[in-house]
Amino acid sequence: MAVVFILLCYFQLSLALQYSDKFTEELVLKPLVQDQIYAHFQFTTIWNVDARSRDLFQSHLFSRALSEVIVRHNVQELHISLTAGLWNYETWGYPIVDSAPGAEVWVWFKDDTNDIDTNWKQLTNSLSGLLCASLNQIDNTNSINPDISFAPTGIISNTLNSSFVRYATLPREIVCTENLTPWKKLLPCDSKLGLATLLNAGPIHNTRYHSLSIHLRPICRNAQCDLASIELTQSVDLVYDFTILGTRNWSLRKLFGQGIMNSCPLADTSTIYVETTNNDTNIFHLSPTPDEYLISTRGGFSSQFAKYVVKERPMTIAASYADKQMYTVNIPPPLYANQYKIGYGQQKGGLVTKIYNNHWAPIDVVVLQNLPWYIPIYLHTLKIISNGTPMKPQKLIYKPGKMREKAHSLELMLRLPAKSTTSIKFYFDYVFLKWQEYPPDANHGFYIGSAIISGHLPLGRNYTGIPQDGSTYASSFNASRKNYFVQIRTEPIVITLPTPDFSMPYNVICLACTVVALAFGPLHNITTKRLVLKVNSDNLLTKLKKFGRSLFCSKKL
Ligand SMILES: *[C@@H]1O[C@H](CO)[C@@H](O)[C@H](O)[C@H]1NC(C)=O
Ligand SMILES: *[C@@H]1O[C@H](CO)[C@@H](O)[C@H](O)[C@H]1NC(C)=O
Ligand SMILES: *[C@@H]1O[C@H](CO)[C@@H](O)[C@H](O)[C@H]1NC(C)=O
Ligand SMILES: *[C@@H]1O[C@H](CO)[C@@H](O)[C@H](O)[C@H]1NC(C)=O
Ligand SMILES: *[C@@H]1O[C@H](CO)[C@@H](O)[C@H](O)[C@H]1NC(C)=O
Ligand SMILES: CC(=O)N[C@H]1CO[C@H](CO)[C@@H](O)[C@@H]1O
Repeated sequence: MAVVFILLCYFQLSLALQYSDKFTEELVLKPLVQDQIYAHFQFTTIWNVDARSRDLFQSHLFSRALSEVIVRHNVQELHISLTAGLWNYETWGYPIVDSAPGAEVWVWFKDDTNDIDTNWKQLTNSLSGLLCASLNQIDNTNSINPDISFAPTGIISNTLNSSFVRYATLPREIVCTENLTPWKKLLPCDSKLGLATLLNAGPIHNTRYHSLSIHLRPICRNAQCDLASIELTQSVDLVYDFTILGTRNWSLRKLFGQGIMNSCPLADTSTIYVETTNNDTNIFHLSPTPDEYLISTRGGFSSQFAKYVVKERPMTIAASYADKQMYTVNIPPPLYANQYKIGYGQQKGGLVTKIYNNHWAPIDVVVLQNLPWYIPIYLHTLKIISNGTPMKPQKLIYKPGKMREKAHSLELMLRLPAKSTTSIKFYFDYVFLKWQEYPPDANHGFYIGSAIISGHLPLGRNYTGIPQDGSTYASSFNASRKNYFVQIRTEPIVITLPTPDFSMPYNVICLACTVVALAFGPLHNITTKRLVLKVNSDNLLTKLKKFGRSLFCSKKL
């Protein structure tokens, strides 16, 4: 028995060496305008295994729970995010990883998957258990399969067929500690060592915006791309407000409740970057002195970063700002959007999505509207107006939903004119649901998920990204590219569907109880009272006689 065990161990070790998995961890801190600071954690595990293999379980760094789920359901790419708060594109620029409020999942299945719908349902159920989130509420009634909005982010083997992609959001999902703990369990060092020790529930949930995400995709292992690996990126995005912290002089201890105690021995690199690009207008000093300064070019614009390497000893980083506060004028990024509801009453409503293009040249975008089945839209009311003039979409893909079976999806390919505001407007009906279909708090309202706007932006600053040393091959951002892909999400909308008066049964019960209670007293009194015969000196006969006499002889009196 022991011999077998030792042999097995040897086998594992040789596999681990053979596959040479890699784990890197990074933290980027970026001061934002308006007294906020953006912290982005990124933990990347690269698993050198053939992504097409069916037997993926031999890994020493990759979470086995997750690998079993992806093999079982034939997943090629998986993207999950759990977010609380709304990213403010207009003042904060673009995040490193974008996500919609609530829970969001999109998956590419491998192109030999037979029953996508069943796999999708089972996958979301497994993920729900893995992350303790209500992802099990995702099924075919609230998922869509967009044609052009979600291209795979990793390598692809065959031609694209969008019937293998699924997308769903749960805008109402609340992100909490119970999601953070299982998320941290997927990390090789758990939360005991390395940068993950900074992820403490208290300070994280005290932020203006926080988002947990998991992105899994196949990547090239080498420049020839003859072998594929699997890359798992786990990230946390946080936006702290200095007014909540009480001071602009931040430090790791103030932001996360503690400093770093030790580095994670499994990590190949463990780095902290602090963006110092705006140091000329908003002067601050860092202590200790950074290990080095580096210039990273992304989106054609160079940013300066102070770099710290996490070592085998406790460390903290503190920044102190010059006394007087400098307010920099905020220039909004080239593309941002928002969404709102129009109309009144409980019969008809409308939805408007406004997209702003601040760039001097036109930008091509794809707008995806994901609408639940209970708001059937009128496509003929669709109006696209750009700077006051009507506009025709270059392509319109409308997949009508079905009552209680399928969500509606609308994809529009638009060319936004330079320096323009484009509004997309359509009307819909509010459906009267069956009474069991209302949630317990029916008067809270129902959510319409965020609209997603995807586009290739021209070069310019405003792109937030992790600086690349050139060490990570596949994920590196190619700075010589002409444009840069961004995907932005609008706010979700709450609508109130016509809701019956659910307090009526309660009122009926109250009324009925009152009546019963009022009736009960006297009834009980009468039925339990002992009837005592009051006997006078006269017997009954004389009494009757008296009574008869009084009746008949009254006239005599
Ligand atoms: C996409 O895949 C589906 C299901 O396998 C198939 O029916 C359809 O013809 C494919 N479409 C294209 C364009 O290959
Ligand atoms: C910011 O600029 C000031 C003055 O130019 C310099 O003393 C300081 O070290 C810089 N801070 C960082 C973090 O580079
Ligand atoms: C930050 O710290 C410096 C030096 O300790 C101090 O002079 C400055 O007033 C502090 N700034 C704020 C905004 O608290
Ligand atoms: C970066 O992009 C340019 C232009 O698309 C291309 O010529 C170059 O080969 C790319 N470099 C890498 C490392 O992919
Ligand atoms: C029951 O009835 C008697 C008279 O019929 C009355 O005096 C008494 O207060 C009643 N008791 C209750 C509890 O109603
Ligand atoms: C907030 C921010 O950094 N805005 C910049 C966006 O990019 C343009 C140029 O492309 C800059 O002028 C803005 O300052």
